[in-house]
Amino acid sequence: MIPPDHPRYRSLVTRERLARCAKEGVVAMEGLTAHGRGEAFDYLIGERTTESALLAEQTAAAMLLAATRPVISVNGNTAALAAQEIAELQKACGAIVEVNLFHRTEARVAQIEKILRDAGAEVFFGPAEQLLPLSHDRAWCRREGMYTADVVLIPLEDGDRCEALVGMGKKVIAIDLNPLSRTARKATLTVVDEVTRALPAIARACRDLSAEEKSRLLSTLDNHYLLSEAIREITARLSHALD
Ligand code: PTJ
Repeated sequence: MIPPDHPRYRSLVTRERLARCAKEGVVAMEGLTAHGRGEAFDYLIGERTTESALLAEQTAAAMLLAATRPVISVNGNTAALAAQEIAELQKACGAIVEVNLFHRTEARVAQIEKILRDAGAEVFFGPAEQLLPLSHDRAWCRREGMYTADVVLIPLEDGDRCEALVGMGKKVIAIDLNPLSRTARKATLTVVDEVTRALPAIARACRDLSAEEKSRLLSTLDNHYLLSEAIREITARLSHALD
């Protein structure tokens, strides 16, 4: 039992949840190392939503609302950490929610779809086909879902799939705490923030942005600037870390 007054209580509870979900098969074993990498970057960022991340979150909201077929792609880590936040974002932006896995089995897909449904999301289902130009199991998706999406939100993804989706002409929004990752650099827009902070911030912006703000955000989107800012914010923080 983790004592609630432990200074790292939230982090420890999250780890415990991920470990449990890994034992149940929802989270891939590899997902635990992915989480550790994320935690390390969150330390460097200061475990907060930075100014550049907020701007990226508002831009993500504008992109999702402007899309004709937006899709939120969910993997094991995202379902374990943020099923409810996915459901809330779906309500705010009307996107399709579709499960897409690297370590894919039909049993894992069904488990993750159930977690999302239990959290209140409407999950897109039906027979998947190998439609994405990838040599591994992430190629499997639904023709009427991700395959025909114009905007895809990919929390905690790898670079290959991000690149493949961009190559198909889609606008890709990544949520990734590592501003140096291939995913972060290949995406149309990268939100450098922790997924449980990022998703509610995007949902909030979906509800609050005016038409004028949305079009300004869309016309000024510059991912290189956002990533440079994320790195600058980390560097500035590190230079005062021991003050
Ligand atoms: O469930 P599956 O089978 O689809 O597998 C999912 C994993 C996580 C194994 C797969 O997507 C993977 O290998 O991801 P990567 O390539 O390790 O990338 C994950 C990225 O997400 C890394 O750059 C991490 O820094 C980042 N990350 C990890 N946890 C979080 C995060 N970003 C935001 N919020 C987090 N909580």
